[in-house]
Amino acid sequence: MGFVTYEKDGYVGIITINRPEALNALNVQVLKDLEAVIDGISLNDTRAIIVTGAGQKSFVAGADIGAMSNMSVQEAREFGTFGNEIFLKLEMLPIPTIAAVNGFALGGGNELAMSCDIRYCSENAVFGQPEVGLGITPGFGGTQRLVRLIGVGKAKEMIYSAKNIKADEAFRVGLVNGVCTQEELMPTVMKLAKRIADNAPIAVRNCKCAITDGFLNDMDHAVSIEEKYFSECFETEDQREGMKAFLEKRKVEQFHNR
Ligand code: CO8
Repeated sequence: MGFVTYEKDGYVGIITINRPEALNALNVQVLKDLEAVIDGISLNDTRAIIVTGAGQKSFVAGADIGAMSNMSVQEAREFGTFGNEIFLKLEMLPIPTIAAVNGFALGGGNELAMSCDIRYCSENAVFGQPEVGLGITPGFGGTQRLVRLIGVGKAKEMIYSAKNIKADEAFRVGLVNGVCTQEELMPTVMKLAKRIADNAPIAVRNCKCAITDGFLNDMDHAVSIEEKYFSECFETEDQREGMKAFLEKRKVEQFHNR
């Protein structure tokens, strides 16, 4: 795939935005390549996904400013819709996703990271929504996901001021779950991804669906969504084996995704 590579390490898929000459900025082709990779991911052999950027300087430095500079209102709308569709697809993918933020995560880059379930970053990472300094608003979900992740007040300050924050501040406000050296970043997220992949895959996927669907609903409806995903686990071999192993005081050798 041209601007997006996809590799597998066991049950873990690694998506890399690969346009380092433009700090992995997102143009239409990058988004199309990302969509093609997401569409190709199989629940049969993938249990966790890592999303990162090529190189050691940038995760994604935003949407491509050159490509956007002459857009009409209609073209901008279409570009925003396209990006939103793909980021939603990533967010709704039932497999857990971890962003390994290896540098700049600005504008669309921060929005891509926020479309993942979990974020870890390197010490050199920089996060921000610089759009108002370019005369636009965030357009790939930033006004919505940042609020949900770090709260209304902090999100409004970041978005209105266009002020970037460094890794330690991103950790303090809860935008990332942890900060590592550049060298430690991929081993750290890979260890987490493999730990996730060791668990019963259908149960993990149902957890993601329950959290994602439930979050959009009031508590009454949200707990009924959980009931559905919880009870569905009882038709799986992995539930029977997981509980049998506990009762027999042994470890599950391997879950079978059935
Ligand atoms: N778009 C296009 N090219 C970029 C981008 C970008 N977002 N970011 C970096 N590049 C390019 C540079 O133009 C440069 O190319 P060249 O070598 O050909 O001149 C190359 O990458 C290297 O960049 P710099 O020389 O600028 O590297 P520095 O280390 O000096 O600076 C920065 C790094 C601070 C990251 C700087 O490049 C920068 O500020 N980039 C722009 C960051 C930004 O403002 N991002 C937000 C963009 S807007 C957005 O994402 C909106 C998303 C929703 C869109 C919805 C539309 C409808």
